[in-house]
Amino acid sequence: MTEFNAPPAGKKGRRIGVLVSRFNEEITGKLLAGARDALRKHHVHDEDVDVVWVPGAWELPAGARRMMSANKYEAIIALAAVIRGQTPHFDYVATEATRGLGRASAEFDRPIGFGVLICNTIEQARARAGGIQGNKGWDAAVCTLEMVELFDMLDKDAR
Ligand code: INI
Repeated sequence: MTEFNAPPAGKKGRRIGVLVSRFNEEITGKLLAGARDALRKHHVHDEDVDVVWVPGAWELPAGARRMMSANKYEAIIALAAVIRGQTPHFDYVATEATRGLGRASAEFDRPIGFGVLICNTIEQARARAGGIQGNKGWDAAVCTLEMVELFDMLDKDAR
């Protein structure tokens, strides 16, 4: 039996795209800070990271597809905060962002970290963007690096 269990080691020279939504920037700015911190701590150099801003979570899938098409990034980390309002708008934005990112990852066969908060209140979002529940931007970055390492391991084993 072979077990593949990749550490989210990170590596110099990894090129990572961070896609971040401007909507609810109070929250997404903190998710971005967490993601950048995690990348640095895992040996990904600042000059190998591009940060791309989009207007809102709805635009994440289109942004991710364009970034993947450029063939420049080994992975993308998507960051946004979808917070429930008074209308069903929230549900459509959250559902399509989630589904679109999943599809983009499958079609381009590359990891997309899901650092998209979907919360009922701004307090819940604050708690998860550097508050008592941690920073989901950091978590998404670490998971993305783990998947990049894992893909490398599996590719090497298949050769
Ligand atoms: N975008 C978000 O990122 N979070 C939200 O909570 C949100 N809500 O609830 O409206 C939101 N809407 C904007 C949307 O993502 C698009 O940018 C907009 O509809 C223009 O296409």
